[in-house]
Amino acid sequence: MKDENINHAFLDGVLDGSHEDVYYHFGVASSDPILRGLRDVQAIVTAGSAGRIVEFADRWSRLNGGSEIVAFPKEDRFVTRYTAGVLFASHGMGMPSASIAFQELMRMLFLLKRGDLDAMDEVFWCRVGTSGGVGLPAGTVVVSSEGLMADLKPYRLLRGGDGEYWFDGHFPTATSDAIIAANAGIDGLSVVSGRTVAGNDFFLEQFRLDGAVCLETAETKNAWLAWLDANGVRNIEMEGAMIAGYLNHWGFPRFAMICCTLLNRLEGDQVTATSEQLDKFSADSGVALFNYLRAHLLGA
Ligand code: R2B
Ligand code: URA
Repeated sequence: MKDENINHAFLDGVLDGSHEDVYYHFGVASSDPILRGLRDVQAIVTAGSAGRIVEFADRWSRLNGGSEIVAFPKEDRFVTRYTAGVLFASHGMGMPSASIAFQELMRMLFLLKRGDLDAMDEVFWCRVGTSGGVGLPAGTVVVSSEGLMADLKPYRLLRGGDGEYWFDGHFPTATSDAIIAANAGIDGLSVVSGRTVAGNDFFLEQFRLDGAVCLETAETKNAWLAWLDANGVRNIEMEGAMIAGYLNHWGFPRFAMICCTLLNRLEGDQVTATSEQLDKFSADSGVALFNYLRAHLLGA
């Protein structure tokens, strides 16, 4: 961990009890008894969709002999479940929403591990989601090597009127490789590694021509997609560049993003897959995650 980047000015007072930390969007606070049962957390799995979080927690509980599932009471922003060492949390769509979830989850983890940096190093983080493929057929699972924004530069934010904060969007190679290895040779499952672009809009910053607001042409869209393809980008989603940036800022060594592709963006903009196909795509990214969790958390 990069201790110097952790906000000790605020967080140390939470540990010594001088003040409370309110994880407002999760509906819990540092003194809340519900958090006491989460101290052994070994992995934090996030997804945009609340439904997928509930499904994942149920599946992980079944794999762990029906372990108890703890549900956070507030569900109007993010849905959260904890079972058998894994905290599952939804983060909504887009970097503004997911950044709130990650800021609060990182603070929560600091509390749960009592600021022990070695213990925090052990925790595995993962976002599991959907994406548009770049030159890949629908249904491919992409494990991201790096998250970038639509201009192929890393995630950055305005620094209060005076320049920008820049973040490192790389995903740790050893973790991505281990996920790919845990899924090698499985029939019907195609798992690849590649760079991932995070757009700030599903339409404009993904160069779609089917938005209500459309500022691109077929030529500019095709040129952008060809540029991504030539630069090793394999898929496009809406959160990865920020998530990698924040986790790298604190120096977490084990984190990943696993996204299935819903369509090949070189062939179109609209998601026309049937609900059965979408269920299979979503299930496949879950399978890729669970194969890794089983190998690395259960040792199976
Ligand atoms: C993938 O899918 C969502 C948009 O449909 C968004 O959260 C993302 O990253
Ligand atoms: N999610 C995205 O952000 N883009 C797509 O094309 C598909 C899913």
